[in-house]
Amino acid sequence: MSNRFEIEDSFLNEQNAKTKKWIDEDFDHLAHVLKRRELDIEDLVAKAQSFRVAVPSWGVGTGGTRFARFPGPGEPRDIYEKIEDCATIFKLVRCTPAVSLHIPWDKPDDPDDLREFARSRGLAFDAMNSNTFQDQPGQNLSYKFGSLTHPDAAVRRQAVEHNIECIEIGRVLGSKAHSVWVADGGNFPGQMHFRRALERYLESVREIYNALPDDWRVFLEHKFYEPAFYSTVINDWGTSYYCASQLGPKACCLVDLGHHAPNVNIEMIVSRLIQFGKLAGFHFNDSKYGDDDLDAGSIKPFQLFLIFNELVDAELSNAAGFDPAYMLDQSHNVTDPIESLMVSAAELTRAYVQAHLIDRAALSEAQEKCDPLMALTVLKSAFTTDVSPILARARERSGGAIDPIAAYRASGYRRFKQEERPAQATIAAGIV
Ligand code: LRH
Ligand code: MN
Repeated sequence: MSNRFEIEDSFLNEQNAKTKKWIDEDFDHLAHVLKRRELDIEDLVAKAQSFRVAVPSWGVGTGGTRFARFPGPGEPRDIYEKIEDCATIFKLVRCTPAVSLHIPWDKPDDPDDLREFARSRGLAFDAMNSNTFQDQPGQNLSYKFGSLTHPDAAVRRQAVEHNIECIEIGRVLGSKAHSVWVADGGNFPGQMHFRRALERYLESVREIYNALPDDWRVFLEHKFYEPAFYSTVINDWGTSYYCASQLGPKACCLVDLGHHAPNVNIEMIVSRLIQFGKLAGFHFNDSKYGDDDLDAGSIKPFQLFLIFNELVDAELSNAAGFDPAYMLDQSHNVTDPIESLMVSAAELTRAYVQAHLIDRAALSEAQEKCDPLMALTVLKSAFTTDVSPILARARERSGGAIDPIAAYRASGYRRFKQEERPAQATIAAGIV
């Protein structure tokens, strides 16, 4: 285990020393700008330092599409190497102290040992994720025509048992939530009876709900299409909300940004789920067309800001039951996954800090006085404020890198991993 290359704190300090001059200048200037808005930059640095988002274990390997996957150098080959890469992300950006595991992709042989391995690198485990959208080698019954909603009760049973196994593994790892996304749906009109399928979903998820430890939550994840191309059982937030309400207080609705039709007003869905006390949290990513799983904030940064506007509004008004879990769920097909996850975590922190810049008194006044232009102007003034110095200072104060990408590239981490992890003969296509 010892010959694993890691980025040392001393190296990080050297790197930060190189960039300290510009951050001090920019930080002081921004402090003046914000002071004029009666905002104390130190409060915002504290907000940035408090932000947390979990990274997906399946996100540190190179992703792919149905057409191809182009494995990158030094790919992690097992869950331990994935945790190593997650620890490197955490060391540099300091806002990703937890990993969300996908079972069976990351099924640990020894959960106690994995928990210790992660803990010794400062990492904990966030929500578990089940997988009944693929058939595993040696699996008894196929999920080709569904899982929790399959017409055959034996297939539904198999799927329920898999989810309960995920919860058991999560319990040992110290996780407190289980995330359920099912690909169940149809490719042709008439293929599924919509109402029967939803009844079967509820019947199956209720068994998973009843297997939850008292202090756990189950996250229901909706998606409007893919891999089913005509109908999807849990296709939108309304269906997800109905199911979560039917199940009980431990069930809530997870919003994956890529799971909505183009131009859907996602920030409004977020506001509804907050108001109904059923917002589980997020799978953050970005997309231009379908469920592209691109880097968060890379395509629609204003939408991300507007989503955080709703989240910060709820935080500041102590909305009932507001306790969202933030996770990234991305597929890195052409970038170094570690770099994409670091930049994405920083873009989420940026949207969170910018949402704390909003003059909410002026915004409410404009809303109540039916002054739409002023309302948008108040939002835009926050969105167009470059808070990069705050983000860098927050990372620096939390023991991370002022410039994570520069530090990561200068460390040669990927090159070292390429030597440590000889390439494996991998399958050619698929998301992981
Ligand atoms: C489905 C999804 C789900 C995961 C999978 C990797 O599109 O968003 O959250 O299980 O991606
Ligand atoms: Mn997702």
